[in-house]
Amino acid sequence: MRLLIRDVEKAMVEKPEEPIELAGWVYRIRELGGLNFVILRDRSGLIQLVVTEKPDLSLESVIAITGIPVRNEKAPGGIEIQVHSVNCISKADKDIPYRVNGDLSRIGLETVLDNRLLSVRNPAIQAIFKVQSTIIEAFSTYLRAQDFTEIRSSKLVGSGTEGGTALFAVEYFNKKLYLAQSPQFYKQTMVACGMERVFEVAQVYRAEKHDTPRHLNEYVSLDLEMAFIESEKDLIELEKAVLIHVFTEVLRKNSSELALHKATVPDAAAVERSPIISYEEALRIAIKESGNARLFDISPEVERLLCEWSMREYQSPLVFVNEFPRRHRPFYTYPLGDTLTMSFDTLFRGLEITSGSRRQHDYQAFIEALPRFGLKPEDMPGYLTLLKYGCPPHGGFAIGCERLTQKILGLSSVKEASLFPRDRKRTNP
Ligand code: AMO
Repeated sequence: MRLLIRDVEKAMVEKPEEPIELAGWVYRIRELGGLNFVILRDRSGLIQLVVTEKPDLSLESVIAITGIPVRNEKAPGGIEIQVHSVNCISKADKDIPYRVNGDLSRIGLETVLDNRLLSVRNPAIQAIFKVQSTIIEAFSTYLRAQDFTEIRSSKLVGSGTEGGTALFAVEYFNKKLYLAQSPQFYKQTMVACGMERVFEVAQVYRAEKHDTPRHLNEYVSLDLEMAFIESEKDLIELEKAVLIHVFTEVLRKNSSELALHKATVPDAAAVERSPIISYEEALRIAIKESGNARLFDISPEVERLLCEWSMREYQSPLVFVNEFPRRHRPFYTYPLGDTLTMSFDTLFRGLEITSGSRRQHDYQAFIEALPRFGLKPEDMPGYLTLLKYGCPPHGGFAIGCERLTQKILGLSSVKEASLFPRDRKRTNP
């Protein structure tokens, strides 16, 4: 029966000298002192095979082998297999256009993304998506345990909710629809409908024209919404607990993937220590940190400065910035006084990973505020219905899944954390 590479050592201890079967991909082939070394790769790791006869193998071919595992300090991982038989199940073309086992620090991002169907074979690249899978699972598991219900809302919508960012239009029979920027309206609707606590993990679409290391035109949004909150501070407490669970699970399940990226996750105490500062205070701190008095917004540079400040003053890589001015937040945000809002952003290792807020749940106040955003009640029949028939105070937030993955692993671009990224130029594979 086929064993996984990670279970070879256990098998050696339990049944010494017994042959085992492995199957996987040929990662590397080397000839040394008359011996042939093949590095085999499966989903659980790499192992060295020692083959006496020169194998007729090409890199990335899929093979099955039988052999005896033995200890060898010089072998990667300290174990190698003395191979008895090799069966080539699927021979890879020798003319492979991408070096799967190449040094990633010397292969540019564009080459990695252009050759995605081959580059994901590299263990360090595959590790990104194993970590991402854990992030999504931990986010969902934690919320389910807090009595949240998972929803799936339509990605074809009649209008946007986030303002500021453009929408992709879709021809829908004889109508024009748009790809959803966020499940904002639907998650609020489900709360108003009495579900009280909902979450959704799904793709969202932003027709943003900029091409930067922090933007994708399609990304996975980890969304939640809950009823009966008093302010954004309740949401910040919930996000801290969610992040602690995510970091704990990544550490528990993905220690080898973290090691491949020389990455660490913050411990619970560091998350607990993270400061909450108002938007105004954030700008003051950034101005003081940089000596530049001309900082007027939470720009990428300010995000970096604030995280450095938090690391130094609180030994935490996270900062929560709340009380954003009304002009910076969407129409659905709950006001704080006349000019501020009950809203927040989460910054992690120099990058915004989350936005959230309490929402306006009062029908009359919602209508009265619309002109501030250049909107009319007729533009928003859905929102009016949502608020008209009994809607509790509520709020929520959304974490950018790729941005969180990027920052956990220390990747230089968010695109590395998307399997098949869509940006202005990239629509393939
Ligand atoms: P916002 O538009 O700030 O808020 O998005 C929430 C989070 O999503 C991530 N994000 C992106 N990631 C990659 N590429 C992009 N182009 C991109 N744009 C946003 C970021 C960001 O913090 N409806 C609100 C959330 C809410 O209030 O519940 C919203 O979508 O990590």
